Amino acid sequence: MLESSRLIVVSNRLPVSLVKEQNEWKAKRSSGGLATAMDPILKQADGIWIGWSGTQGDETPEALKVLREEQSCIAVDMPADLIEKFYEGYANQALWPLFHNFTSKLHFDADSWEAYIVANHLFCDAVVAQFRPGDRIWIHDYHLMLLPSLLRERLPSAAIGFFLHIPFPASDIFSILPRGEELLSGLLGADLISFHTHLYLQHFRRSLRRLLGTESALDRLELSGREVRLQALPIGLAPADFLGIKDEPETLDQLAKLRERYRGSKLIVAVDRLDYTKGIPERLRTFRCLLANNPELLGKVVLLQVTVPSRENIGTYQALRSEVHELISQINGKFGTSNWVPIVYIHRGIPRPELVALYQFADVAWVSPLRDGMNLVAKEYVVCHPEGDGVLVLSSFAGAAAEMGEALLVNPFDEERTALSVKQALTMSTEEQRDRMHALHQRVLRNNVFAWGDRFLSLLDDAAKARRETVPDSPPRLSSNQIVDAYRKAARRLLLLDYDGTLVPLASRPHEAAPKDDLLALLNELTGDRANSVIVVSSRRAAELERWLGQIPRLGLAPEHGACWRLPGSDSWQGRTAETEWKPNIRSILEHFADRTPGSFIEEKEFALVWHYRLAEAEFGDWLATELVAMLEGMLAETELRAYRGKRNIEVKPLWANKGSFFNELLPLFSDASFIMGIGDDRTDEDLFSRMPNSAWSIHVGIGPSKARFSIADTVHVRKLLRLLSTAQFSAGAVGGA
Ligand code: ADQ
Repeated sequence: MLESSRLIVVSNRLPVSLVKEQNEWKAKRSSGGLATAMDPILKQADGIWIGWSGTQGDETPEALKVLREEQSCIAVDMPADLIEKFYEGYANQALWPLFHNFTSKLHFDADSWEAYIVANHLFCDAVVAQFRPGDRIWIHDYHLMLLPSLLRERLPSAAIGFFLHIPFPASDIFSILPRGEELLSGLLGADLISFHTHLYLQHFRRSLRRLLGTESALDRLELSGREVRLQALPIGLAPADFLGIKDEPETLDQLAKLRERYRGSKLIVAVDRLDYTKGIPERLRTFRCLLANNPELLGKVVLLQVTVPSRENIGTYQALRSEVHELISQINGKFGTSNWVPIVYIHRGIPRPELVALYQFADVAWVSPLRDGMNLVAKEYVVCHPEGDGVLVLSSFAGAAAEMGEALLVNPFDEERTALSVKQALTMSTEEQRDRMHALHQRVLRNNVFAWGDRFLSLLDDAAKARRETVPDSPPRLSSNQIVDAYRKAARRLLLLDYDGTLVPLASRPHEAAPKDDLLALLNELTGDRANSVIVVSSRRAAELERWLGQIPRLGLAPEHGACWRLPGSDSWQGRTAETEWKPNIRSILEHFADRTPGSFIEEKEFALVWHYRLAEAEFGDWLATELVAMLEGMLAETELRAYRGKRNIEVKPLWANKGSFFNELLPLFSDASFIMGIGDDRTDEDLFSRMPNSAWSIHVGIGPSKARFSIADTVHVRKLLRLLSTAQFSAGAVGGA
């Protein structure tokens, strides 16, 4: 079959809204930042756009046809109450405020989270229905953070990219977010995750480490052998959308009107969605401060504030609108005269030619969000000034500030100093204006939206290609027919099962991995078959394994990587006796590190000492860990002890305490076993796989290279396999998972 290379763009809102005019459905373009940015890319890439149409499920088939045929848009059908809870609920009252650092505006309820999950599933169904092999999927923004993983499950080989248009908050803020772990895991289904700036990317990496314990490099991370690439890619504009209409009659007409109306005044323009992150009240108060401190400006400067209404059903937004209206009336009342209104307020979306005329005419653009992912208005103003006149005053808290250093950067929370910068902008020499604006203009032209889109898609292609190329290195997927057949034929069987990451998913906190009833029942069934000897081989301590699994009759336990063991059906522990003389010495060294690292602690096992620093400040912990390993390596060289670096821990244990040595001890006891199976997911299981005979069923959980003969997708498929074996029923198809 010929592979397609279409682009499927997925975002909460389609770039068009359906409206009924004289009984006929029409598709109208929206004015959001995302729509402005993606439209040209989609046209170029023969794409389709999947999203919500903005209607309440009442669009007719004829309207959907208009969308599909005229706009290449596929509408996701969402019931009105779902939209309310998902869009106005978790997305805009939990994620939006928190990601913009407005922790006090965070409003969470479990219902809206459930709606968020349901909505992400609906989007997943819609994408799967449209998907053709070879399509690339580009998911946008915070409404759809679960979608990458949902899609990865259903379309395992698809190229999936995710771009976040809003900031990613620092990890201490992110950790406040209810259900944050699920969102991070949801994102990790993508091949490529990208943000506007390096700062957001760093914040994301720290949250991964802090909440999921997942380590990452600057631009990638590895997840059970699969790589997820990370990038900072600032979005740009389509310059022609602005420059191209500069000389059109409608724009020139608007320009003439502006000249007429503001003759003799300096004009400052501000254009925002009416959102509390955009800092509109702060700007108005700063303008009041500017006028109060500079009487010479009275009658000579006008602030033209254009806001487009936004999210009007949410209470915070209604309150903001009232606050803005009150401030404007108050300031105009205090300073205005019969022939001068200090603030002109336009509260509607304005057509592009009017916007371009406004940008061109304004002496200063005042862009002062309190927090903003990027902010396109700053770039739009700059692109409209090819001659180099005009000044941009820009908040340092907009993502745009990272690449617009020639603007006058301000802290919008500091009204007095910002007012000074606005005054500096109003009085700046033409020469300085040109120096600054020229550099900005060139950069906005260069880093345009096409360069952004091309770069994202080529990074996505690379990432997906690298993933596909690593798959052949991994062992082939296990097929159920073969293993079930071998299992049924065997009169005596040995089953070695790793615990964390194999029988239960990896948990961010160790106690969360306790077995639930369904797992206990499954192990009971397996051990109930007298032909089976089942042993759980884990890095956990004996006491922990006994507490969790000790009540299952005939289940063998091999804690601490098999340093000691209790065989199936036996009550007594065997293995070497633990040497303890070395512990005081090593403990005092570890304690020295634990004392210097708040949040870290020492775990004493029978055969090992472990320094855990999962809860410590990540970079400091890593740095100390490297120092500790270097120190221990020197000290332990002549002994049988070694220091092993695990996932945010350092374990000191005897060289022989590993699953491979344990298997060697076990083998003579099970020489008559004609079915031997070992399943595990991490580095410690490789010791076991490398010692197992060629005929044995060694099974690696996850993808990526392994010494095992076979692989299986995840813990869900491990359980499925064990269930199948316990009932020993034949089943066609693979249990190995996709
Ligand atoms: P937004 O929060 O929507 O986008 P922004 O980048 O400022 O913010 O884009 C707003 C767009 O709407 C601009 O293109 C602007 O011209 C237009 N607009 C605003 N008011 C208007 C009005 N009254 N009339 C007509 N048009 C108006 C999100 C993130 C941003 C990020 C973008 C793109 O919050 O930080 O820059 O996505 O990634």
